[in-house]
Amino acid sequence: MHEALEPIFQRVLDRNPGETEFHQAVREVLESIGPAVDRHPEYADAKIVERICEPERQIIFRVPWEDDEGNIHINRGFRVEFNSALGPYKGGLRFHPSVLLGTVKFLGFEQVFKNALTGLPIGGAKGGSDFDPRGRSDREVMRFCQSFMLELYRHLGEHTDVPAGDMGVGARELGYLFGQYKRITNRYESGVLTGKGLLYGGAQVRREATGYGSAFFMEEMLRVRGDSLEGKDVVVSGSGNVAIYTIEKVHQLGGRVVACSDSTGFVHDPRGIDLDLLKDVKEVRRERISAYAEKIAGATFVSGRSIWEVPCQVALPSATQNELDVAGATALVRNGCIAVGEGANMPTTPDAVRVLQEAGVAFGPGKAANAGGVAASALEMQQNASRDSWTFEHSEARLREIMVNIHARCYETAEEYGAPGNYVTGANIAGYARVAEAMLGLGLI
Ligand code: NDP
Ligand code: 2IT
Repeated sequence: MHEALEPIFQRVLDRNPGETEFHQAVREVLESIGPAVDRHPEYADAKIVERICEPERQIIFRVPWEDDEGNIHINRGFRVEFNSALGPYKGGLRFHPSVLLGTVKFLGFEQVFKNALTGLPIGGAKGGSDFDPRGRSDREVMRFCQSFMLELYRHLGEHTDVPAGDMGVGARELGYLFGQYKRITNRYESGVLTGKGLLYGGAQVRREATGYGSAFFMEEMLRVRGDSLEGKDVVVSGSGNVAIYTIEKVHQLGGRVVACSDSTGFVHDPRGIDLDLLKDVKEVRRERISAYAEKIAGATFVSGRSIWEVPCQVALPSATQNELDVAGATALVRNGCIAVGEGANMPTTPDAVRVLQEAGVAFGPGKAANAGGVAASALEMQQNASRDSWTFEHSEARLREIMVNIHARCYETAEEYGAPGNYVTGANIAGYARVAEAMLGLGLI
Protein backbone atom coordinates (compact mmCIF):
# COMPACT_ATOMS: atom_id res chain seq x y z
CA MET A 1 0.00 0.00 0.00
CA HIS A 2 1.18 3.54 -0.81
CA GLU A 3 2.69 5.05 2.35
CA ALA A 4 0.32 8.03 2.24
CA LEU A 5 -2.63 5.64 2.41
CA GLU A 6 -1.39 3.53 5.33
CA PRO A 7 -2.48 5.91 8.12
CA ILE A 8 -5.82 6.37 6.41
CA PHE A 9 -6.34 2.62 6.35
CA GLN A 10 -5.23 2.34 9.99
CA ARG A 11 -7.88 4.89 10.93
CA VAL A 12 -10.52 2.86 9.05
CA LEU A 13 -9.48 -0.21 11.07
CA ASP A 14 -9.52 1.70 14.39
CA ARG A 15 -12.88 3.35 14.02
CA ASN A 16 -14.75 0.39 12.46
CA PRO A 17 -13.72 -2.45 14.79
CA GLY A 18 -14.79 -5.97 13.89
CA GLU A 19 -16.07 -5.05 10.43
CA THR A 20 -13.73 -7.47 8.67
CA GLU A 21 -15.52 -7.52 5.31
CA PHE A 22 -15.50 -3.73 5.20
CA HIS A 23 -11.78 -3.72 6.06
CA GLN A 24 -11.15 -6.25 3.25
CA ALA A 25 -13.01 -4.16 0.67
CA VAL A 26 -11.24 -0.93 1.70
CA ARG A 27 -7.83 -2.58 1.75
CA GLU A 28 -8.29 -3.93 -1.76
CA VAL A 29 -9.05 -0.47 -3.13
CA LEU A 30 -6.34 1.35 -1.18
CA GLU A 31 -3.75 -1.25 -2.21
CA SER A 32 -4.34 -0.48 -5.87
CA ILE A 33 -4.90 3.29 -6.10
CA GLY A 34 -1.34 4.24 -5.10
CA PRO A 35 -0.33 5.35 -8.63
CA ALA A 36 -3.35 7.67 -8.76
CA VAL A 37 -2.37 9.21 -5.42
CA ASP A 38 1.04 10.16 -6.86
CA ARG A 39 -0.49 11.60 -9.99
CA HIS A 40 -3.16 13.67 -8.20
CA PRO A 41 -1.79 15.50 -5.13
CA GLU A 42 -4.90 17.69 -5.22
CA TYR A 43 -6.97 14.67 -4.09
CA ALA A 44 -4.81 14.28 -1.00
CA ASP A 45 -5.13 17.99 -0.16
CA ALA A 46 -8.91 17.64 -0.30
CA LYS A 47 -8.78 14.46 1.85
CA ILE A 48 -10.70 12.58 -0.84
CA VAL A 49 -9.71 9.08 0.29
CA GLU A 50 -10.57 9.81 3.92
CA ARG A 51 -13.97 11.12 2.82
CA ILE A 52 -14.63 8.18 0.49
CA CYS A 53 -14.02 5.72 3.34
CA GLU A 54 -16.62 7.39 5.57
CA PRO A 55 -20.28 6.80 4.60
CA GLU A 56 -22.30 9.99 4.19
CA ARG A 57 -25.10 8.52 6.30
CA GLN A 58 -25.80 5.20 8.07
CA ILE A 59 -29.32 4.25 9.07
CA ILE A 60 -30.05 1.33 11.43
CA PHE A 61 -33.58 0.48 12.51
CA ARG A 62 -35.75 -2.12 14.19
CA VAL A 63 -38.06 -4.21 12.00
CA PRO A 64 -40.81 -5.96 13.99
CA TRP A 65 -43.12 -8.36 12.18
CA GLU A 66 -45.53 -11.23 12.88
CA ASP A 67 -45.27 -14.72 11.36
CA ASP A 68 -48.20 -16.88 10.21
CA GLU A 69 -48.56 -18.42 13.69
CA GLY A 70 -48.77 -15.04 15.38
CA ASN A 71 -45.22 -15.11 16.78
CA ILE A 72 -43.44 -11.77 16.86
CA HIS A 73 -39.95 -11.41 15.35
CA ILE A 74 -37.49 -8.56 15.58
CA ASN A 75 -34.95 -8.03 12.81
CA ARG A 76 -32.52 -5.24 12.15
CA GLY A 77 -32.69 -3.05 9.06
CA PHE A 78 -29.82 -1.11 7.49
CA ARG A 79 -29.25 1.48 4.81
CA VAL A 80 -25.75 2.84 4.35
CA GLU A 81 -25.79 5.85 2.04
CA PHE A 82 -22.14 5.86 1.11
CA ASN A 83 -21.50 8.47 -1.53
CA SER A 84 -23.73 10.74 -3.62
CA ALA A 85 -21.10 12.66 -5.61
CA LEU A 86 -22.18 11.16 -8.94
CA GLY A 87 -25.92 10.84 -8.40
CA PRO A 88 -28.61 9.66 -5.98
CA TYR A 89 -27.59 6.84 -3.65
CA LYS A 90 -28.03 3.58 -5.55
CA GLY A 91 -27.54 -0.03 -4.57
CA GLY A 92 -29.38 -3.15 -3.55
CA LEU A 93 -30.99 -4.55 -0.41
CA ARG A 94 -29.80 -7.89 0.95
CA PHE A 95 -32.02 -10.07 3.14
CA HIS A 96 -29.85 -12.82 4.64
CA PRO A 97 -29.25 -13.98 8.22
CA SER A 98 -25.53 -13.17 7.91
CA VAL A 99 -26.11 -9.43 7.32
CA LEU A 100 -24.30 -7.15 9.77
CA LEU A 101 -23.47 -3.46 9.54
CA GLY A 102 -19.98 -4.37 8.27
CA THR A 103 -21.52 -6.47 5.48
CA VAL A 104 -23.64 -3.57 4.31
CA LYS A 105 -20.66 -1.20 4.53
CA PHE A 106 -18.44 -3.47 2.42
CA LEU A 107 -21.16 -3.73 -0.19
CA GLY A 108 -21.88 0.00 -0.13
CA PHE A 109 -18.20 0.86 -0.45
CA GLU A 110 -17.80 -1.44 -3.47
CA GLN A 111 -20.96 0.01 -4.97
CA VAL A 112 -19.50 3.53 -5.05
CA PHE A 113 -16.71 2.45 -7.41
CA LYS A 114 -18.86 0.03 -9.39
CA ASN A 115 -21.48 2.67 -10.08
CA ALA A 116 -18.79 5.14 -11.11
CA LEU A 117 -17.45 2.60 -13.61
CA THR A 118 -20.81 2.36 -15.36
CA GLY A 119 -20.43 6.00 -16.42
CA LEU A 120 -24.07 6.58 -15.36
CA PRO A 121 -25.26 9.21 -12.86
CA ILE A 122 -25.58 7.07 -9.73
CA GLY A 123 -24.01 7.33 -6.28
CA GLY A 124 -23.37 4.31 -4.06
CA ALA A 125 -25.36 2.72 -1.22
CA LYS A 126 -26.42 -0.64 0.16
CA GLY A 127 -28.96 -1.87 2.64
CA GLY A 128 -30.70 -4.91 3.94
CA SER A 129 -31.58 -6.94 6.97
CA ASP A 130 -30.67 -10.09 8.87
CA PHE A 131 -34.15 -11.38 7.98
CA ASP A 132 -34.05 -14.82 6.32
CA PRO A 133 -36.74 -15.14 3.62
CA ARG A 134 -35.97 -18.83 3.01
CA GLY A 135 -38.78 -21.06 4.23
CA ARG A 136 -41.08 -18.11 4.88
CA SER A 137 -44.52 -17.88 3.27
CA ASP A 138 -45.31 -15.14 0.77
CA ARG A 139 -47.48 -13.42 3.38
CA GLU A 140 -44.68 -13.48 5.96
CA VAL A 141 -42.27 -11.99 3.43
CA MET A 142 -44.90 -9.35 2.61
CA ARG A 143 -45.39 -8.41 6.26
CA PHE A 144 -41.64 -8.15 6.75
CA CYS A 145 -41.22 -5.98 3.65
CA GLN A 146 -44.06 -3.70 4.74
CA SER A 147 -42.54 -3.24 8.19
CA PHE A 148 -39.08 -2.64 6.69
CA MET A 149 -40.43 0.02 4.33
CA LEU A 150 -42.48 1.69 7.05
CA GLU A 151 -39.18 2.95 8.44
CA LEU A 152 -37.04 3.14 5.31
CA TYR A 153 -39.46 5.15 3.14
CA ARG A 154 -38.55 8.47 4.80
CA HIS A 155 -34.97 8.14 3.57
CA LEU A 156 -35.82 7.24 -0.04
CA GLY A 157 -36.86 9.13 -3.14
CA GLU A 158 -36.21 8.97 -6.88
CA HIS A 159 -33.69 11.83 -6.52
CA THR A 160 -32.41 10.78 -3.08
CA ASP A 161 -31.88 7.06 -2.61
CA VAL A 162 -33.01 4.25 -4.92
CA PRO A 163 -32.68 0.66 -3.62
CA ALA A 164 -32.94 -2.54 -5.69
CA GLY A 165 -32.46 -6.25 -5.09
CA ASP A 166 -29.50 -8.30 -3.91
CA MET A 167 -29.33 -11.69 -2.16
CA GLY A 168 -32.76 -12.66 -0.88
CA VAL A 169 -34.44 -9.68 -2.53
CA GLY A 170 -35.97 -10.26 -5.95
CA ALA A 171 -39.10 -9.25 -7.83
CA ARG A 172 -41.44 -10.56 -5.11
CA GLU A 173 -39.82 -8.53 -2.34
CA LEU A 174 -39.44 -5.43 -4.52
CA GLY A 175 -43.14 -5.61 -5.39
CA TYR A 176 -44.14 -5.63 -1.71
CA LEU A 177 -41.64 -2.87 -0.92
CA PHE A 178 -42.86 -0.68 -3.77
CA GLY A 179 -46.52 -1.32 -2.87
CA GLN A 180 -45.90 -0.18 0.70
CA TYR A 181 -43.90 2.89 -0.38
CA LYS A 182 -46.72 3.89 -2.73
CA ARG A 183 -49.29 3.43 0.01
CA ILE A 184 -47.40 5.42 2.66
CA THR A 185 -46.45 8.32 0.41
CA ASN A 186 -49.53 8.35 -1.85
CA ARG A 187 -47.15 8.75 -4.78
CA TYR A 188 -46.67 6.44 -7.76
CA GLU A 189 -42.98 7.22 -7.75
CA SER A 190 -41.68 4.43 -9.98
CA GLY A 191 -38.09 5.63 -9.90
CA VAL A 192 -37.73 5.06 -6.15
CA LEU A 193 -36.91 1.34 -6.54
CA THR A 194 -35.47 -0.66 -9.44
CA GLY A 195 -35.89 -4.30 -10.35
CA LYS A 196 -39.67 -3.90 -10.14
CA GLY A 197 -42.16 -6.14 -11.95
CA LEU A 198 -42.86 -5.15 -15.54
CA LEU A 199 -46.49 -4.18 -14.79
CA TYR A 200 -45.52 -1.53 -12.25
CA GLY A 201 -42.59 0.34 -13.69
CA GLY A 202 -40.03 -2.41 -14.13
CA ALA A 203 -37.65 -2.48 -17.08
CA GLN A 204 -36.88 -5.20 -19.58
CA VAL A 205 -33.56 -7.00 -18.95
CA ARG A 206 -33.12 -5.77 -15.34
CA ARG A 207 -33.81 -9.31 -14.07
CA GLU A 208 -31.24 -10.77 -16.46
CA ALA A 209 -28.77 -7.88 -16.34
CA THR A 210 -26.21 -8.89 -13.71
CA GLY A 211 -25.79 -12.37 -15.14
CA TYR A 212 -25.87 -11.29 -18.78
CA GLY A 213 -23.43 -8.48 -18.00
CA SER A 214 -21.08 -10.85 -16.21
CA ALA A 215 -21.05 -13.13 -19.28
CA PHE A 216 -20.46 -10.13 -21.59
CA PHE A 217 -17.55 -8.98 -19.42
CA MET A 218 -16.05 -12.47 -19.55
CA GLU A 219 -16.47 -12.51 -23.31
CA GLU A 220 -14.50 -9.25 -23.51
CA MET A 221 -11.71 -10.53 -21.26
CA LEU A 222 -11.39 -13.58 -23.49
CA ARG A 223 -11.67 -11.55 -26.71
CA VAL A 224 -8.63 -9.38 -25.91
CA ARG A 225 -6.71 -12.64 -25.39
CA GLY A 226 -7.81 -13.84 -28.82
CA ASP A 227 -10.27 -16.32 -27.32
CA SER A 228 -14.02 -16.69 -26.68
CA LEU A 229 -16.57 -18.60 -24.60
CA GLU A 230 -17.31 -20.89 -27.53
CA GLY A 231 -16.80 -24.53 -26.54
CA LYS A 232 -15.60 -23.72 -23.00
CA ASP A 233 -16.62 -25.69 -19.92
CA VAL A 234 -17.78 -23.19 -17.32
CA VAL A 235 -18.48 -23.41 -13.59
CA VAL A 236 -20.93 -20.91 -12.06
CA SER A 237 -21.41 -20.94 -8.28
CA GLY A 238 -24.78 -20.05 -6.80
CA SER A 239 -28.18 -20.66 -8.38
CA GLY A 240 -29.91 -17.39 -7.64
CA ASN A 241 -30.64 -14.40 -9.83
CA VAL A 242 -27.08 -13.72 -10.91
CA ALA A 243 -26.12 -17.37 -11.47
CA ILE A 244 -29.23 -18.31 -13.46
CA TYR A 245 -28.91 -15.48 -15.98
CA THR A 246 -25.16 -15.93 -16.22
CA ILE A 247 -25.78 -19.54 -17.22
CA GLU A 248 -28.42 -18.45 -19.75
CA LYS A 249 -26.05 -16.03 -21.49
CA VAL A 250 -22.99 -18.29 -21.32
CA HIS A 251 -25.03 -20.96 -23.12
CA GLN A 252 -26.17 -18.43 -25.74
CA LEU A 253 -22.53 -17.46 -26.28
CA GLY A 254 -21.51 -21.05 -26.92
CA GLY A 255 -20.13 -22.09 -23.52
CA ARG A 256 -21.36 -25.02 -21.45
CA VAL A 257 -22.02 -24.59 -17.74
CA VAL A 258 -21.31 -27.93 -16.05
CA ALA A 259 -21.90 -27.05 -12.38
CA CYS A 260 -23.80 -24.64 -10.13
CA SER A 261 -24.56 -24.59 -6.41
CA ASP A 262 -26.41 -23.28 -3.40
CA SER A 263 -25.41 -23.18 0.25
CA THR A 264 -26.11 -26.93 0.62
CA GLY A 265 -23.74 -28.13 -2.14
CA PHE A 266 -23.39 -28.24 -5.90
CA VAL A 267 -24.73 -30.13 -8.88
CA HIS A 268 -22.42 -31.45 -11.58
CA ASP A 269 -24.08 -32.02 -14.94
CA PRO A 270 -21.34 -32.77 -17.49
CA ARG A 271 -23.72 -32.41 -20.46
CA GLY A 272 -24.55 -28.87 -19.43
CA ILE A 273 -27.04 -27.44 -16.93
CA ASP A 274 -30.65 -27.70 -18.09
CA LEU A 275 -31.74 -24.11 -17.55
CA ASP A 276 -35.51 -24.70 -17.75
CA LEU A 277 -35.20 -27.28 -14.99
CA LEU A 278 -32.94 -25.03 -12.90
CA LYS A 279 -35.40 -22.14 -13.18
CA ASP A 280 -38.28 -24.42 -12.22
CA VAL A 281 -36.41 -25.71 -9.16
CA LYS A 282 -35.09 -22.33 -8.03
CA GLU A 283 -37.39 -19.58 -9.30
CA VAL A 284 -40.75 -21.35 -9.26
CA ARG A 285 -40.51 -23.98 -6.52
CA ARG A 286 -37.78 -22.34 -4.41
CA GLU A 287 -36.29 -25.80 -3.73
CA ARG A 288 -32.75 -26.83 -2.77
CA ILE A 289 -30.26 -27.49 -5.58
CA SER A 290 -30.28 -31.25 -4.85
CA ALA A 291 -33.79 -31.35 -6.37
CA TYR A 292 -32.18 -30.60 -9.75
CA ALA A 293 -30.06 -33.76 -9.60
CA GLU A 294 -33.07 -35.83 -8.51
CA LYS A 295 -34.97 -34.78 -11.62
CA ILE A 296 -32.37 -35.35 -14.32
CA ALA A 297 -30.32 -38.41 -15.24
CA GLY A 298 -26.58 -37.94 -15.46
CA ALA A 299 -26.41 -35.09 -12.94
CA THR A 300 -25.00 -35.58 -9.47
CA PHE A 301 -25.46 -33.62 -6.26
CA VAL A 302 -22.29 -33.18 -4.21
CA SER A 303 -22.09 -31.76 -0.70
CA GLY A 304 -19.11 -31.21 1.56
CA ARG A 305 -16.76 -30.56 -1.36
CA SER A 306 -15.78 -27.44 -3.23
CA ILE A 307 -17.41 -26.60 -6.56
CA TRP A 308 -14.02 -25.26 -7.70
CA GLU A 309 -12.72 -28.82 -7.94
CA VAL A 310 -14.93 -29.35 -11.00
CA PRO A 311 -12.64 -28.97 -14.04
CA CYS A 312 -13.41 -25.92 -16.19
CA GLN A 313 -11.72 -23.31 -18.36
CA VAL A 314 -13.86 -20.45 -17.06
CA ALA A 315 -15.17 -19.85 -13.52
CA LEU A 316 -17.83 -17.34 -12.52
CA PRO A 317 -18.29 -17.18 -8.73
CA SER A 318 -21.83 -15.81 -8.39
CA ALA A 319 -23.03 -16.74 -4.88
CA THR A 320 -21.50 -14.77 -2.01
CA GLN A 321 -18.41 -13.10 -0.52
CA ASN A 322 -15.20 -15.07 0.11
CA GLU A 323 -16.57 -18.26 -1.47
CA LEU A 324 -13.46 -18.80 -3.63
CA ASP A 325 -10.43 -19.30 -1.39
CA VAL A 326 -6.79 -20.29 -2.01
CA ALA A 327 -7.64 -23.99 -2.17
CA GLY A 328 -10.34 -23.27 -4.73
CA ALA A 329 -8.11 -21.01 -6.79
CA THR A 330 -5.32 -23.57 -6.71
CA ALA A 331 -7.71 -26.27 -7.93
CA LEU A 332 -8.91 -24.01 -10.75
CA VAL A 333 -5.35 -23.30 -11.89
CA ARG A 334 -4.41 -26.97 -11.65
CA ASN A 335 -7.37 -27.93 -13.85
CA GLY A 336 -6.47 -25.41 -16.56
CA CYS A 337 -8.85 -22.53 -15.82
CA ILE A 338 -7.90 -19.46 -17.89
CA ALA A 339 -10.40 -16.85 -16.69
CA VAL A 340 -12.39 -15.96 -13.56
CA GLY A 341 -15.12 -13.30 -13.47
CA GLU A 342 -16.76 -12.23 -10.22
CA GLY A 343 -20.54 -12.32 -10.62
CA ALA A 344 -20.94 -11.93 -6.86
CA ASN A 345 -19.54 -9.10 -4.73
CA MET A 346 -16.05 -9.91 -3.40
CA PRO A 347 -16.40 -13.71 -3.83
CA THR A 348 -12.65 -14.26 -4.14
CA THR A 349 -10.42 -13.92 -1.07
CA PRO A 350 -7.39 -11.59 -1.49
CA ASP A 351 -4.95 -14.53 -1.34
CA ALA A 352 -6.95 -16.41 -3.96
CA VAL A 353 -6.87 -13.37 -6.25
CA ARG A 354 -3.07 -13.42 -5.99
CA VAL A 355 -2.94 -17.14 -6.82
CA LEU A 356 -5.03 -16.56 -9.95
CA GLN A 357 -3.15 -13.46 -11.11
CA GLU A 358 0.26 -15.03 -10.56
CA ALA A 359 -0.83 -18.02 -12.64
CA GLY A 360 -1.79 -15.69 -15.50
CA VAL A 361 -5.53 -16.28 -15.15
CA ALA A 362 -7.60 -13.34 -16.45
CA PHE A 363 -9.38 -12.01 -13.37
CA GLY A 364 -12.42 -9.70 -13.58
CA PRO A 365 -13.26 -8.10 -10.19
CA GLY A 366 -16.91 -7.82 -9.18
CA LYS A 367 -17.12 -4.06 -9.25
CA ALA A 368 -16.50 -4.25 -13.00
CA ALA A 369 -17.76 -7.72 -13.94
CA ASN A 370 -21.11 -7.58 -12.12
CA ALA A 371 -21.88 -3.91 -12.80
CA GLY A 372 -24.49 -4.88 -15.42
CA GLY A 373 -27.21 -5.16 -12.78
CA VAL A 374 -26.86 -1.67 -11.42
CA ALA A 375 -26.30 -0.30 -14.92
CA ALA A 376 -29.66 -1.76 -15.99
CA SER A 377 -31.13 -0.23 -12.83
CA ALA A 378 -29.92 3.18 -13.97
CA LEU A 379 -31.59 2.51 -17.33
CA GLU A 380 -34.78 1.61 -15.44
CA MET A 381 -34.58 4.97 -13.62
CA GLN A 382 -34.15 6.68 -16.99
CA GLN A 383 -37.24 4.93 -18.38
CA ASN A 384 -39.25 5.74 -15.24
CA ALA A 385 -38.27 9.41 -15.44
CA SER A 386 -39.46 9.65 -19.03
CA ARG A 387 -42.47 7.32 -18.53
CA ASP A 388 -41.09 5.16 -21.29
CA SER A 389 -40.34 1.46 -21.64
CA TRP A 390 -37.80 0.05 -24.03
CA THR A 391 -37.86 -3.31 -25.81
CA PHE A 392 -35.87 -6.29 -24.61
CA GLU A 393 -33.57 -6.09 -27.64
CA HIS A 394 -32.81 -2.40 -27.20
CA SER A 395 -32.22 -2.81 -23.45
CA GLU A 396 -29.89 -5.76 -23.96
CA ALA A 397 -27.95 -3.88 -26.62
CA ARG A 398 -27.51 -0.96 -24.19
CA LEU A 399 -26.35 -3.34 -21.46
CA ARG A 400 -23.82 -4.98 -23.74
CA GLU A 401 -22.46 -1.63 -24.85
CA ILE A 402 -22.07 -0.56 -21.21
CA MET A 403 -20.21 -3.77 -20.31
CA VAL A 404 -17.90 -3.42 -23.31
CA ASN A 405 -17.16 0.15 -22.21
CA ILE A 406 -16.51 -0.86 -18.59
CA HIS A 407 -14.10 -3.52 -19.79
CA ALA A 408 -12.31 -1.02 -22.02
CA ARG A 409 -12.12 1.54 -19.18
CA CYS A 410 -10.56 -1.02 -16.82
CA TYR A 411 -8.23 -2.42 -19.45
CA GLU A 412 -6.98 0.98 -20.60
CA THR A 413 -6.62 2.38 -17.09
CA ALA A 414 -4.53 -0.64 -16.05
CA GLU A 415 -2.22 -0.02 -19.03
CA GLU A 416 -2.05 3.71 -18.34
CA TYR A 417 -1.00 3.12 -14.73
CA GLY A 418 1.62 0.50 -15.54
CA ALA A 419 -0.29 -2.66 -14.64
CA PRO A 420 -1.34 -4.13 -17.99
CA GLY A 421 -3.91 -6.92 -17.74
CA ASN A 422 -4.63 -6.18 -14.07
CA TYR A 423 -8.37 -5.48 -14.01
CA VAL A 424 -8.35 -4.97 -10.24
CA THR A 425 -6.00 -2.01 -10.57
CA GLY A 426 -7.84 -0.76 -13.65
CA ALA A 427 -11.29 -0.92 -12.05
CA ASN A 428 -10.24 0.62 -8.75
CA ILE A 429 -8.32 3.53 -10.26
CA ALA A 430 -10.91 4.27 -12.95
CA GLY A 431 -13.76 4.22 -10.42
CA TYR A 432 -11.82 6.19 -7.83
CA ALA A 433 -10.73 8.91 -10.25
CA ARG A 434 -14.28 9.54 -11.41
CA VAL A 435 -15.66 9.84 -7.87
CA ALA A 436 -12.67 11.94 -6.73
CA GLU A 437 -13.07 14.42 -9.60
CA ALA A 438 -16.76 14.85 -8.84
CA MET A 439 -16.07 15.32 -5.12
CA LEU A 440 -13.45 17.97 -5.86
CA GLY A 441 -15.87 19.83 -8.09
CA LEU A 442 -18.65 19.74 -5.49
CA GLY A 443 -16.49 21.29 -2.75
CA LEU A 444 -16.20 20.27 0.88
CA ILE A 445 -19.63 18.76 1.61
P1 NDP B 1 -29.81 -14.75 -4.71
O1 NDP B 1 -30.35 -14.63 -3.33
O2 NDP B 1 -30.75 -14.74 -5.85
O3 NDP B 1 -28.90 -16.05 -4.84
C1 NDP B 1 -27.80 -16.26 -4.02
C2 NDP B 1 -27.27 -17.64 -4.31
O4 NDP B 1 -26.03 -17.82 -3.61
C3 NDP B 1 -28.19 -18.75 -3.83
O5 NDP B 1 -28.12 -19.82 -4.71
C4 NDP B 1 -27.60 -19.08 -2.47
O6 NDP B 1 -27.93 -20.36 -1.98
C5 NDP B 1 -26.13 -18.99 -2.79
N1 NDP B 1 -25.34 -18.85 -1.58
C6 NDP B 1 -25.52 -17.97 -0.58
N2 NDP B 1 -24.61 -18.18 0.39
C7 NDP B 1 -23.85 -19.21 -0.02
C8 NDP B 1 -22.76 -19.89 0.53
N3 NDP B 1 -22.26 -19.53 1.73
N4 NDP B 1 -22.22 -20.92 -0.18
C9 NDP B 1 -22.73 -21.28 -1.39
N5 NDP B 1 -23.78 -20.66 -1.94
C10 NDP B 1 -24.33 -19.65 -1.28
O7 NDP B 1 -28.76 -13.55 -4.83
P2 NDP B 1 -28.15 -12.89 -6.15
O8 NDP B 1 -27.99 -13.92 -7.21
O9 NDP B 1 -28.90 -11.66 -6.43
O10 NDP B 1 -26.71 -12.43 -5.61
C11 NDP B 1 -25.56 -13.26 -5.69
C12 NDP B 1 -24.33 -12.40 -5.55
O11 NDP B 1 -24.31 -11.43 -6.60
C13 NDP B 1 -24.22 -11.57 -4.27
O12 NDP B 1 -22.87 -11.44 -3.92
C14 NDP B 1 -24.76 -10.21 -4.68
O13 NDP B 1 -24.29 -9.17 -3.86
C15 NDP B 1 -24.19 -10.12 -6.08
N6 NDP B 1 -24.84 -9.19 -6.99
C16 NDP B 1 -26.18 -9.21 -7.21
C17 NDP B 1 -26.75 -8.33 -8.10
C18 NDP B 1 -28.20 -8.37 -8.43
O14 NDP B 1 -28.62 -7.59 -9.29
N7 NDP B 1 -29.00 -9.24 -7.83
C19 NDP B 1 -25.95 -7.31 -8.79
C20 NDP B 1 -24.52 -7.42 -8.56
C21 NDP B 1 -24.01 -8.32 -7.67
P3 NDP B 1 -29.01 -20.54 -0.79
O15 NDP B 1 -30.34 -20.32 -1.45
O16 NDP B 1 -28.79 -21.94 -0.32
O17 NDP B 1 -28.70 -19.51 0.24
O1 2IT C 1 -24.49 -5.32 -6.05
C1 2IT C 1 -25.21 -4.74 -6.90
O2 2IT C 1 -24.72 -4.06 -7.80
C2 2IT C 1 -26.66 -4.91 -6.82
N1 2IT C 1 -27.13 -5.65 -5.96
C3 2IT C 1 -27.57 -4.18 -7.76
C4 2IT C 1 -27.79 -2.76 -7.29
C5 2IT C 1 -28.84 -2.00 -8.06
O3 2IT C 1 -29.14 -0.89 -7.60
O4 2IT C 1 -29.35 -2.46 -9.08
